[in-house]
Amino acid sequence: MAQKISLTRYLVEQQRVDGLIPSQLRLLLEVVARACKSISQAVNKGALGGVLGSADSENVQGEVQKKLDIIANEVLIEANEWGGHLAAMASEEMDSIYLVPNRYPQGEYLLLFDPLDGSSNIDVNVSIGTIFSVLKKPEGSPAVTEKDFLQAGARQVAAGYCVYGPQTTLVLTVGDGVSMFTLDREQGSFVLTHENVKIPEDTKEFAINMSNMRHWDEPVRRYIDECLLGQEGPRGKDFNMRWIASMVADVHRILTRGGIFMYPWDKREPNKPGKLRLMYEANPMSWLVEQAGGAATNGRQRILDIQPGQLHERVSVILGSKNEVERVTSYHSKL
Ligand code: P6P
Repeated sequence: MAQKISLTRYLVEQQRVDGLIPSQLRLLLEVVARACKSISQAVNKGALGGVLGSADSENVQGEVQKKLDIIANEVLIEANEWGGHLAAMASEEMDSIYLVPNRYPQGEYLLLFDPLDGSSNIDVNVSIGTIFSVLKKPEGSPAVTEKDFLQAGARQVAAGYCVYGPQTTLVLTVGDGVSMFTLDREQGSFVLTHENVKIPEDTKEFAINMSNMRHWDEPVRRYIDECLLGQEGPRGKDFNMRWIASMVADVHRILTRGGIFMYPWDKREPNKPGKLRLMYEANPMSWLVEQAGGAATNGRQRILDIQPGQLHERVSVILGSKNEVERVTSYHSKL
């Protein structure tokens, strides 16, 4: 039987090979993985742990927070604040950035996360997940401010997610491809189960919330209509649809077997560019998808090239199999 490669061994060996993982970044990734294990334990307890349901509070997005949203946020903050690898953190669940307290050593990295994505699925036992993105603190920056976080996604030094589903799987890139690690609960460690993940360039599967169809812009409507026409239509093939309403789960499927995921701008709130957040949802997922040979745009521009204007800004997201993303993006350019 093939030897099990733990996340720790993988990171140490990668550090030796390509220098993409300096020791402080390796520590950061191991701490985040340990935090995800704790979150997985809390999620798996569900009703038995008294962690389901609403926390009767709202986050900066104006969304009702679930108890597990707050628990996951606290786990990530407490796990990362003392290690000396971070200068500050930012979370979907916190209005402003979190500076590492002065009682702890300051590091050179900035960590951003959606501590529990897909929380509307928590109470109905559907896969959810943690998404994270790592940036470097700008050189010579005295006290870290929100402005230091406002870097394009192309400047990430690491990105990943942990999906809490039938398996708990950590998916990670540091810029040399995508690897997947499945939690071995008997050993209590993440074990390498997929390396050099590749997304097929074509697909027959799209993921979008169809209930919003009447609100979509014309290019998105055209693309989905053509998919629905199937073999008799311009695409000459039938399509399947999936929508889990957990970006982590939908992206994991796409990384595993291909597909296109779309949460586009729509007319419901025309002043909002989209629903999903750029810094800690779209950017990490887009880098993972590109590292696996896929593509990610907002319909007009590569997501990783977008210069953020504010920490919690939203973006239209079209990502997945390269040829499909390019097709949807080309429909936008014909506007
Ligand atoms: P809707 C979860 O709340 C989330 O941010 C993503 O994980 C998911 O893809 C999307 O929103 C689901 O949105 O409008 O279909 O409930």
